[in-house]
Amino acid sequence: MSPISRGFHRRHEPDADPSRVPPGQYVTADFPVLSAGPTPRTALKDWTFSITGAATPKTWTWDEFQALPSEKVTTDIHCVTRWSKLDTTWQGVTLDTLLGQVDHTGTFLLAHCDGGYTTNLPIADVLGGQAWVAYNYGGNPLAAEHGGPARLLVPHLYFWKSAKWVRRLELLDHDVPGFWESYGYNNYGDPWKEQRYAGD
Ligand SMILES: Nc1nc2c(c(=O)[nH]1)N[C@H]1C(S)=C(S)[C@@H](COP(=O)(O)O)O[C@H]1N2
Ligand SMILES: [Mo]
Repeated sequence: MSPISRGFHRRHEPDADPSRVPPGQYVTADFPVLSAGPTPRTALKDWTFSITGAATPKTWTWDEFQALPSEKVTTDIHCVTRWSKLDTTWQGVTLDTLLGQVDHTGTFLLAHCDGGYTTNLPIADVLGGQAWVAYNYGGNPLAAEHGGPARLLVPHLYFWKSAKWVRRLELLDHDVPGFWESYGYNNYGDPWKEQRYAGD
């Protein structure tokens, strides 16, 4: 037998500050990949980002999007499959900035992604510096399997709300469940209240 056992096991980080770990979660140093389908790959020259459902819809090219003011963010992320990752570092554009460039009266949004994934969010949860469209992770361009060229980052909710390969935010005056929300995940997804599944 090999003297070195490279078992498949979760890398627990027992020293993590427990006040930063929501109930039922464990802290991992890894960055697992969770995708409901294959990784789409859109060339930057073909990539656009749009907001629809506004009185004044708006579309940015990749270069226009890069020219928007961006922020560096350090935050903890929490996946409903029970891993949490602390102090992840991102760069992206706040949804305050993006929604500030359209006239709208929306109260909910549905995020649309390459590959067809969707997720829904109340507008109140994406304003006030709570949500970004992030294109850098750990100081590098966001890897395709983690949602590059750009993904939503909504770290105060379970990570399925952080739509990878996001291309369009559809503003709505009513709530429309997204992909996982239609398959039994909680509609809102607060990790601190363990809102994993419908009815939690
Ligand atoms: N477009 C798209 N976004 C997605 C998903 C997906 O399948 N497709 N999975 C979600 C889920 S369930 C989680 S936990 C996170 C995983 O992000 P990661 O693969 O970067 O860890 O992405 C979310 N965003
Ligand atoms: Mo997830």
